[in-house]
Amino acid sequence: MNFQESPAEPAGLSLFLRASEISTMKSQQPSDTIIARATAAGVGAIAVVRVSGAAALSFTDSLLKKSISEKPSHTAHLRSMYDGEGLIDEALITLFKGGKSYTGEDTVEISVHGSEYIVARLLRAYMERGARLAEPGEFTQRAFLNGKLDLAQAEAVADLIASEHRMAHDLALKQLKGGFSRDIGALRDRLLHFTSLVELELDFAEEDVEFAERSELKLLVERIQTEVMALRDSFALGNVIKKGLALVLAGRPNAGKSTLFNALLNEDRAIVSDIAGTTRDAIEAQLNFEGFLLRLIDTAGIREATDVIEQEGIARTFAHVEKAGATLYLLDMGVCALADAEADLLMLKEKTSRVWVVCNKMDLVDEPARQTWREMVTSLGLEEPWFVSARDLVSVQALRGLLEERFLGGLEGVADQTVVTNVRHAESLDRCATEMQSVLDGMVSGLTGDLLAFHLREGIRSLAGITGEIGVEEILGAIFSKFCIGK
Ligand SMILES: Nc1nc2c(ncn2[C@@H]2O[C@H](COP(=O)(O)OP(=O)(O)OP(=O)(O)O)[C@@H](O)[C@H]2O)c(=O)[nH]1
Ligand SMILES: [Mg+2]
Repeated sequence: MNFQESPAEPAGLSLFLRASEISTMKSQQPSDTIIARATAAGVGAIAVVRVSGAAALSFTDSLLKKSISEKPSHTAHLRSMYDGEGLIDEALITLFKGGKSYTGEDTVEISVHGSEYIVARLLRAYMERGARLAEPGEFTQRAFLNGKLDLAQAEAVADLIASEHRMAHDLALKQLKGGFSRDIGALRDRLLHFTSLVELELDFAEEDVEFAERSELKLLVERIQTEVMALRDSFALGNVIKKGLALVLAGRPNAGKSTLFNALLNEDRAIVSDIAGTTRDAIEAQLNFEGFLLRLIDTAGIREATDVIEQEGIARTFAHVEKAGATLYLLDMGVCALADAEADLLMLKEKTSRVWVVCNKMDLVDEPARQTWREMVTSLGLEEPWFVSARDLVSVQALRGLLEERFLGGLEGVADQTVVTNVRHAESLDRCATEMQSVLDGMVSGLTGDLLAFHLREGIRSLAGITGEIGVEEILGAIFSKFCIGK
């Protein structure tokens, strides 16, 4: 067999954009100069305007008395900027030259006094010279097209800006630094290697050779499928971290759910009264902890409904319990019968795996009574109940601490592992897992090499879509349009 005859181009490589194609994309990319304010609109101490593109430096020069474009990259200069009408402002101008910038193009960042008027005049001055207002996310899109970031990293920029708590921030930062992309890249490379061997066999079909040892291929595909599915499954957790975990407050009417809801939020959101059946519809609010987010949901009290509205409210309570990450079952130790609470808990346990019991109105009962409740709850196989008085802020504060401990405990070590937080990535992983299954099934049913290669390639394609090596055009618009202008 003569290996000299092997295809000039390694099989599989054709799946990816070749360097020449990437440079075509770049040259198709408008080399025009874009501008946008990078800081939020409104009055502030300073506002930052960002200009990027071939003419960023020359446009800036034309607004100054003395040229700045010959100064070295990464230097800042305090200068007066002028348009046709006169002085716009004293500005601090930072230069990023020769591709050593966020976008990979010449970029100028201008800090001016934070007035809407100054910013508008500055934008107009650049636009009169030929700059164009940037589309949302266009700076990051250029960074991607110039190879400064891959797609997953670009998406992490959006997540980082949106992150509201430590855990979301940590995950976004890790993705931005390329941790997730590296994991995906490693999986893809392993698949690529085998695909090219299978494809090579096709070129030597008449010689009946097997470059890709089938038992090895099976092992590899199984291993990749397991890893891909573990990553995809991490999306459930990723989503909780990003969007917050739903925690439902459920219990009988008058148990004090709305009182506790308000106390935890420290605001008067839900109506509280001693009339049973006060809350009719579920109310949701965001509870921000240092490390994570809870979506707290106050619900209608569970009992035999007295009218259709209440009946619908109670149905919704159960729907929330089924969907939520966890349920706090609240009970009024003063009036609730042990047997009633027990019946409720047995019913809740069927609907959700995470029920924690909060025994409320601690101020109304003594220690022996509490002990009775403790015994009933633990006898059902549930964790020890928490005792609070929803009317007493000190007690609510303690409960907040306990909640934080319990949730953070469950999230420990998460920031060190790779967690998928993006629905597009989860879908791509799902597709990859399906293709791997087709390869495995195909090996059992004796699928021909070219069909195996087809499924392998499709699997690679879905992984490559995550970091953006292929199929770029369709996904680009969808991703970058979600950015704010100036990013
Ligand atoms: N003594 C005492 N009373 C409380 C405590 N917490 C709540 N209450 C009172 O219990 C009554 C019912 O409180 P809510 O918060 O409206 O009860 P709920 O569970 O939301 O009731 P529904 O919306 O009808 O299901 C109100 O009068 C509260 O002031 C507590 O810790 N101790
Ligand atoms: Mg209520």
